[in-house]
Amino acid sequence: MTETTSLLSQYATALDEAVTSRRAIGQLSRSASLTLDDAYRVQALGSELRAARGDGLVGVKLGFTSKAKASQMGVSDVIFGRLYAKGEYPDGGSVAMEDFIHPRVEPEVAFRLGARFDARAAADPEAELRAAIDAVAPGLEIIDSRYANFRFSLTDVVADNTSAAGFVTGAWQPADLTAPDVRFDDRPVTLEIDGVAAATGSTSDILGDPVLALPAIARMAAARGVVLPAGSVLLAGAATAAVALPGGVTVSAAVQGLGSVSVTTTGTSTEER
Ligand code: 0L1
Ligand code: MG
Repeated sequence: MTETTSLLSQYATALDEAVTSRRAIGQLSRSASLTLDDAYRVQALGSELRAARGDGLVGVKLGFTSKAKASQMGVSDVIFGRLYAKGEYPDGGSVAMEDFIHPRVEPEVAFRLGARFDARAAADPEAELRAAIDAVAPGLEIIDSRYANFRFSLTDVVADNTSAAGFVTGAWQPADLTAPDVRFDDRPVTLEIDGVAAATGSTSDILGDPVLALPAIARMAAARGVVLPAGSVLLAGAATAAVALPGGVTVSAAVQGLGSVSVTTTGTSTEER
């Protein structure tokens, strides 16, 4: 059953308060039976709350892009979330852990949009999205579930903007995805904390090839009516399992052929205190 807009607004407000207070809440699914469409509506209502305080959309991301994570969650499709300006950190910069509840970090591949993309206005959204991409980079995503103990159902995590909390991109390399046979698969990926490997994987762990994130993003942006400005960042998915991110460390991700990206963390998150 679909929940009423007023109830969905209450859920969006509760999740947004968890973001701003850095205090986890209980799972919505314990007391509500949200459909997946309801959950995406909660996510969109959260986006309106962000916009009202000047935190605009700067990109989108996919989650559950590895076979292991998808089967652990019992899902057959990826999930889609929004990236906001206040969550963007510069490569080599610092990230205050006070802004998070119980952050984790994952190494990603990022694409950049050279032109605005409106999937609903596109005759062929997938082809137009590929044509709009102008660059690729290694990325770090900080995820931070707004639910206690990082526990959630599929609809919980979608309503919670797929745990998106921050991201960093490394140096952009020009990319032409309209060229035939462009591939980013089979590249080793390493996530390091203070120079020590915390996780290793391959870009093939992202849907087989990170470029396969693009049809999914085109489809989901069309379904949700998300219009992406030029310069938007598209996070294709994680190449390893997420790793807990403490304060006082330097975390870096290296993707063979794309280079590396890093940030240094300061302070302590809510649950590290
Ligand atoms: O970006 C991701 O892969 C995370 C998706 C949401 C699930 C989680 O918080 O682990
Ligand atoms: Mg991710």
